[in-house]
Amino acid sequence: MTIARIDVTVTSPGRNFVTVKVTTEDGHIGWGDGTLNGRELAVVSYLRDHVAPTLIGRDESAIEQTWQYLYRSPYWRRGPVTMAAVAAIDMALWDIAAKKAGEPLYKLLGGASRTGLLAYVHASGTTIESLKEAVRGYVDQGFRAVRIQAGVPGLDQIYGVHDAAPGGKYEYEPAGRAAAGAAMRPTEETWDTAAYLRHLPTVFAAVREEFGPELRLLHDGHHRMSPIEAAKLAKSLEPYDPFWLEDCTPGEDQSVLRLVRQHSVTPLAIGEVFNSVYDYQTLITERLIDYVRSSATHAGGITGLRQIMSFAAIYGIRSGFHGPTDVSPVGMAAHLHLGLAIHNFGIQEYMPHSEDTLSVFRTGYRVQDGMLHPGEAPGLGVELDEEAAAEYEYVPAYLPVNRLRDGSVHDW
Ligand code: GCO
Ligand code: MG
Repeated sequence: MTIARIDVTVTSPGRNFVTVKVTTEDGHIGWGDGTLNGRELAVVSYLRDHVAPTLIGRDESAIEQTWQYLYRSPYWRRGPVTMAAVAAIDMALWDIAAKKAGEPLYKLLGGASRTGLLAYVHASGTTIESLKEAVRGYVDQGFRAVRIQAGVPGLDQIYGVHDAAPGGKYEYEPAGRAAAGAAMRPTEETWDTAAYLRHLPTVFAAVREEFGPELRLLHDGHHRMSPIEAAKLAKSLEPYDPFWLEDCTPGEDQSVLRLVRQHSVTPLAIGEVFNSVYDYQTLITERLIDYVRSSATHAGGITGLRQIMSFAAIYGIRSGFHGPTDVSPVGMAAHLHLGLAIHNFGIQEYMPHSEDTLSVFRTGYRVQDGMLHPGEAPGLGVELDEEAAAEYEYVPAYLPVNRLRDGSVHDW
């Protein structure tokens, strides 16, 4: 059979999602996620204008060949826009293959290597007290691993740090949205690394003391540190036994992780902005990281992410796939199937999607006692309700800008 149609949908149930629908001649449908936070329409154009017309009439079961065709043939390889577009098609083809087999996708990827996937959730607070409350809420729900982010005295607003809303509902979206019809400009935040480096060990100390040794504690440095600052932080967190320190430095320069490694045994995770196995070459072969943070959505889909994980497996490096709310439920399902199947799974980030998002994407995956499972529905197990999706038009939304106190633009 062959591919008959490819449709690209942008829907915005609380935040923007780019979803691909591949329909085969015999009426099978597959879904894929190509959401690139803040640059969604670039992926839409790439898919609609440059990818979809070249795939009509091709054999939908030739997944590896289609991946190589989309990766190699345009000449311009890699990059987040290209790889998100490749990802969306790849996921949809895997979804179709598993639906045709009548099996949940993980069975086509080698079958289950485990009974469930350890999840970590996001807790944050503008104060240590409110952070502890957020952590308590998750522990009470049965979660065993929590990412902790806290306000820093003297800084007004930090990306990823929010208090729970009254009533305890804890939810945030990592992008600001424009008011209806208005032009959109990213919000601005002010950053001070020295203040952060002084404060964060006290946050870890307080949370560790309150919750004891077993709770896994993670932290995201969000690329804000220089190599020597990252080394200092990694070293200063050691007494509190962090599960990982994520994105301690900007991702482009892999060699700086050598310096961090020389000074600390804090496990390191990196890669949410990476999009191909080559971005990991130095990091994996020199064992400079412990966890791969890429998402299927930004790294060429299940085929691309599986390549990375096969390479990582040889070096004993495990997965920690990116799972924020800007990866759609379709992308999330891809992580759950792949994570269940591969031997070198580590942990899965889990930021629950909003009720609006889940009214548009019908999901079959489940979470229980802090463990995730993709479910047993054939395929990825997520379906887009196209009528519901049409109710939510695209809204311009951007991630914030980070500046130092002197106004210069900083990494984040
Ligand atoms: C994480 C992240 C996200 C990203 C977001 C960007 O670890 O989950 O860093 O919150 O910032 O996905 O779009
Ligand atoms: Mg991150």
